[in-house]
Amino acid sequence: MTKGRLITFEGPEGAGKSTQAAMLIARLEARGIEIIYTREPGGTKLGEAIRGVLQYNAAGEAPCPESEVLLFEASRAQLVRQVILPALERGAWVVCDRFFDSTTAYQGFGRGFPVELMETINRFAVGEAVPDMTILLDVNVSLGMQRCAKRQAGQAMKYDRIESEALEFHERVRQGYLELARRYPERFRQVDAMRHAEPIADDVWRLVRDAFFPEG
Ligand code: Z5A
Repeated sequence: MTKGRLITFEGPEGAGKSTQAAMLIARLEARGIEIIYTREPGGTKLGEAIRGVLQYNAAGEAPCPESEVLLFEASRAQLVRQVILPALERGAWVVCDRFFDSTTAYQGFGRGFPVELMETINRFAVGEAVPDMTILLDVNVSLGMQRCAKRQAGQAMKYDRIESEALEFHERVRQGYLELARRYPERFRQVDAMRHAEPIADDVWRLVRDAFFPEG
């Protein structure tokens, strides 16, 4: 049992995970809590190198689906041992932008690998680092994509390998997340992310406050 808390943000692309993570962190820091923000894939030197391979074929070729799973898990295992567990052990809180539910949603529900197999590999990668709360920001695929397209319009970067998947893939991912929220109600909190950022942030804060600061 560690002293800190691990909160993860999940959801389809364009759900607003990074935006909401930043807004939650501001509220937690105002309470004097030490926060470590990190993301997946990435968050360590090894993880960021893997991110380049996974998203932009930095190794010069696309990973096959089996390699893709293992690369996400390798990035995760490193992040847990190097960043997350040490922070939790000293009492810091960790806010992570995507975590193991992304593998279950994208590689399990999305790509079609057995969901139970993804969960078994997830457990191997993270050991005892299970989130205290997972906030699922639910957005429909077309709105999520519109948001990303708007952001992309101002940037030189092109869509990454997984973003470029077919609409049906992203729809399976969304439905997969909704299924995970039903399966693990003790850990998941689902928030309607198809609204302006501020009311979403208020809902997220209410959920976190009720769970971890019941005194108000
Ligand atoms: N992946 C996987 O397959 N398996 C795994 O195990 C893991 C990941 C860990 C990581 O990409 C990719 O890897 C991801 C899943 C896969 N691929 N997909 N698709 P990433 O980290 O680069 O991207 P992402 O995690 O998908 O995040 P994102 O799409 O960039 O978006 P976001 O963090 O959810 O949203 P945001 O950055 O906060 O906002 C996106 C834009 O919308 C931005 O311009 C905001 O200003 C705007 N925004 C945010 N909130 C709102 C609201 N409420 N209204 C209007 N506009 C908004």
